[in-house]
Amino acid sequence: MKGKIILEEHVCLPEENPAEKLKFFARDPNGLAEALFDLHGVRLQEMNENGVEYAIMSYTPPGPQGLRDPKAAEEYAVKINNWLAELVDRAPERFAAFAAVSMHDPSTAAKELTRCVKDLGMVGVMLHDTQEYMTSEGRVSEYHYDDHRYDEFWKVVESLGVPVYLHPKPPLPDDAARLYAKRPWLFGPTYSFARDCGFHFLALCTSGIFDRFPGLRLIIGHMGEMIPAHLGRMDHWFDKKDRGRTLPCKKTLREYFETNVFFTTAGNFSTTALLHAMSEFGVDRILFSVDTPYENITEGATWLDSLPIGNKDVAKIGRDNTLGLFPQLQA
Ligand code: GRE
Ligand code: ZN
Repeated sequence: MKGKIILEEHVCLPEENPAEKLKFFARDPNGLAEALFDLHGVRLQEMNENGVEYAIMSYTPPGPQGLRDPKAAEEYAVKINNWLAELVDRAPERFAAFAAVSMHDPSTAAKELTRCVKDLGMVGVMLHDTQEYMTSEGRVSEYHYDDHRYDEFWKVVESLGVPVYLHPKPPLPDDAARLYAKRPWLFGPTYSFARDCGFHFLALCTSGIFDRFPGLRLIIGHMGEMIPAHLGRMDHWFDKKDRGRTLPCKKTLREYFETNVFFTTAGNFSTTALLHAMSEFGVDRILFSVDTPYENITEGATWLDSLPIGNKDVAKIGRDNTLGLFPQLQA
C-alpha cells in the first residue's frame, strides 16, 4: 500500500557517539551510528521506495531516562527537542516528532511536553521506560510512573490530548550484571527490553490512571512487549481478591486495552503475533511501525503488504488508525 505511516523511528544527535552503547546489538556499530544520524538521506529514500509517506521520529533510547542527574536530564531533553523539531521541520510533509522529557520531576516534564506540543508542534511523547536516578547511598535506581506523584504529569498529558509511547531501554547496572553478564544474548531486543518495558506498562495500566484520566492514550511497541499472549492469564488471576490481587483500577486489563491502548508492530514482523493481537483487541488498536534504524524499512513494509488479512485491514494498520490517533498529520 501507499501512504504508510511509521512511528517508532529513532534518531540520535550527531555529536553523540552511540557506538559504545550499541555494541550489544549484533550489527555494525559504526554503520548503525551513521544510520541513526541520517533522516533526510538514505532513510527518506527507503521510505520512498516502500510507500512510507510519514514517519514520527523519536530520540534513540535511553534519552533523558538514562541520565541520573535531574538537571542534566532536563537540559538534555530541551536540547534534544529543539534539535529534533528543526530536523523534522526540514520536511514537515514527511516527518513529525515525539518529545523527549526528563521524568525526574513530573511538573518539569509536563512543562517541557507542553512547550514541545504547543510551540514546537510535536505530536506526543516517547518515554524510554523508567527514569534512572541516584539514591542518596550512591546506588542507581529507577522511578516507575505509576507512582501517584506522576498524576500531575498524566493530567497535563490528558489535557494536551497527545499519546504517550512507552519504549524500552537497557536494564539498570545491577540487573545487567546479575542477569545478563552470563547470558548477554538475552540483553536488549531479544528479551530484556520486553521484560522491563512490559512490566512497567502493566504497572501503569493497572494503577488506575485510566480511571483518573480516561482520555489518556498509551502506545506500546514490539507488538505489545509480550503482553498480549499473557493477557488471559493475568485477567484470570486478577480476580483472586482473597490472594491479595485486588487491583487499584476499576476495569480489567482487556477493557483498558480496548479503549486506551495502541500496539505497534515495530521490530516484530510476526504474522501469528499480529493475528493474535488483532483477535484480542481488534484491528483498530494496531499501528504499523518499523523501529528504524534497528530494523529495516523494506523488510517491515514487505511484511505489511503481504499480510493475509485483506486490503482494508492493511490500510487500517498501515495508515488509517495512526491518522485517527494523530489528526495533526493530515494538516
Ligand atoms: C529499539 O529502539 O527498539 C532498539 C534499540 C536497540 C536495539 C534494538 C532495538 O534501541 O529494537
Ligand atoms: Zn525502538
